[in-house]
Amino acid sequence: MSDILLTHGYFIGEDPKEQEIMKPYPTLGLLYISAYLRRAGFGVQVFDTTFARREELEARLSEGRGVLGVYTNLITRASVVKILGRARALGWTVVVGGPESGNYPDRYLDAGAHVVVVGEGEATLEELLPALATRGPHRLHGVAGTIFRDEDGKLVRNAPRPQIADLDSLPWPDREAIDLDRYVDVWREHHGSGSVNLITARGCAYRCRWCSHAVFGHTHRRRSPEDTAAELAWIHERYRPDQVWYADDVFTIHHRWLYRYQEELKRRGLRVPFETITRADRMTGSADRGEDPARVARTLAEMGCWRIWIGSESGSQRILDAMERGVTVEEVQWASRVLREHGIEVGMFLMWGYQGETVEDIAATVDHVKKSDPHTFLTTVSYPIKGTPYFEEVEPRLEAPPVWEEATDRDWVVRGRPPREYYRLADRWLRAEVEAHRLGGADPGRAAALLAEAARAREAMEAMDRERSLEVAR
Ligand code: B12
Ligand code: SF4
Repeated sequence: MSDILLTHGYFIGEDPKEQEIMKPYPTLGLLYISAYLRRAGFGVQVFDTTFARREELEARLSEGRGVLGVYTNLITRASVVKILGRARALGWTVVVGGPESGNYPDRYLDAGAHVVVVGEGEATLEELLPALATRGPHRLHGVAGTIFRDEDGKLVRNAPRPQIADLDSLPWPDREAIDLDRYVDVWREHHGSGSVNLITARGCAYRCRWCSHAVFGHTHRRRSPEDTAAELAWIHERYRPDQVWYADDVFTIHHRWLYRYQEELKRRGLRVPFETITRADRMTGSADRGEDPARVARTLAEMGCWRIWIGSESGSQRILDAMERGVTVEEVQWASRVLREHGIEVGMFLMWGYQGETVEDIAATVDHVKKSDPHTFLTTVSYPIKGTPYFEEVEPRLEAPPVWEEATDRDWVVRGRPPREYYRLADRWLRAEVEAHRLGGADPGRAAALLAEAARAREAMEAMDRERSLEVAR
């Protein structure tokens, strides 16, 4: 008999897109919670849905009842809602947490949850589980970090819970609670190398307007280099991955930490290839300390970094400033070049459709990608995540998706913004022009065809803009 069964709503079998990509990672948050609660003496089970079928989870839920904890995020809402309804009908007491449910507490409570946990889950669950056992789900007044309905159905929002100050005090994620070898094998089977994820810090102090800070606020807390290196050594020993992924928000945010971490890895004779994400402005060594600007890139290369993803977002400084991104186009171009020089592949995230973006800004982005010359780039169309400044800014123009339970925050319609087709054209334009640029004179016939395709896409977008401005005038 366990005190809590933890799960999430992500089933790879229901995600045809990911079945093509096949780069799954487990949800670290649940594994952190599992390790923490076990250490505190609770009985914990984890049902990892990633490789399971929905019926298998249903069968597990039918076996008994108790407290079920479900991780929520933007993408899994519809799946989680189904799980909540089923669990509630089977008599489970249901607790939800993660980055999404705190943005929609009433909705999640209506969908079947008894309690919504906001922020970090470890200490809140430690207090909540005994409170649920003695007081039931409607008298949780005073349990910091929770939202619930009292016996009259009134929404009660308890005070937020202070964040965990010392991340080293946490046990490492309970990877043994799930079949992590299966993740490593899937990676190896599809990509020739197995990968495991870990984090070195929690939270990001930057304030990009579209980014969700629902869990960690604007704090930034780091683990010690020693504790992180010890975890890496254990992962390396236990799972033998070919690489790891540091799933931090901004891996190179703290340079002195990075250098100390490198020293610690050297001391242990540990060099595990890795991939991670960062911001371009945090790639430059500190000029005030008289440091070589390329020191960060060199350190990463020495540590085994083979690819770094940079949130570049736009090639238009006007748009970057509107996002309050705090990065310049030149910084991104510089970082891309220096990383390349150090043998590190550059991946670039780009975002279309931010407030006020015009065809000229898109042209600036195309130009920027050519200049930066990343090895790979991914585009998304911006979407307002509830709780972000961007959401508040566009709220007067938002149309809610008709059925909340089946939608995600990606389905909000921002009135006045061009349709999806417009951004498909932007993708075509970008890809064709960048490919032509990469040919570098090697195949003039192909380059001319690509440039013609890019020009057609741009013209189609301009025609759509003209059409839309006529509609506004009418
Ligand atoms: C790594 C990562 C990914 C990875 C891998 C995900 C994985 N399986 O690990 C990839 C690249 C695949 C990814 C994709 C996406 N991601 Co992502 N991702 C992250 C990132 C950077 C780290 C996640 C992590 O490991 N965190 C560390 C753990 C410890 O934190 P945690 O998960 O939040 O868990 C704590 C609490 O939430 C809580 N908790 C968690 N579960 C539960 C359960 C219960 C019952 C309770 C009580 C509490 C609780 O307690 C935990 C411990 O304190 C986060 C940002 C961040 N720093 O968290 C974004 C983030 C989660 N991603 C986000 C988004 C938007 C996406 C995408 C939708 C992007 C896209 N456009 O496609 C996709 C969705 C993919 C999917 N299938 O779910 C948003 C989510 C916003 C939202 N409202 O849901 C975040 C918050 C980024 C942001 N700042 O905007 N992501
Ligand atoms: S987008 Fe990245 S840098 Fe900006 S606030 Fe979010 S996590 Fe921080």
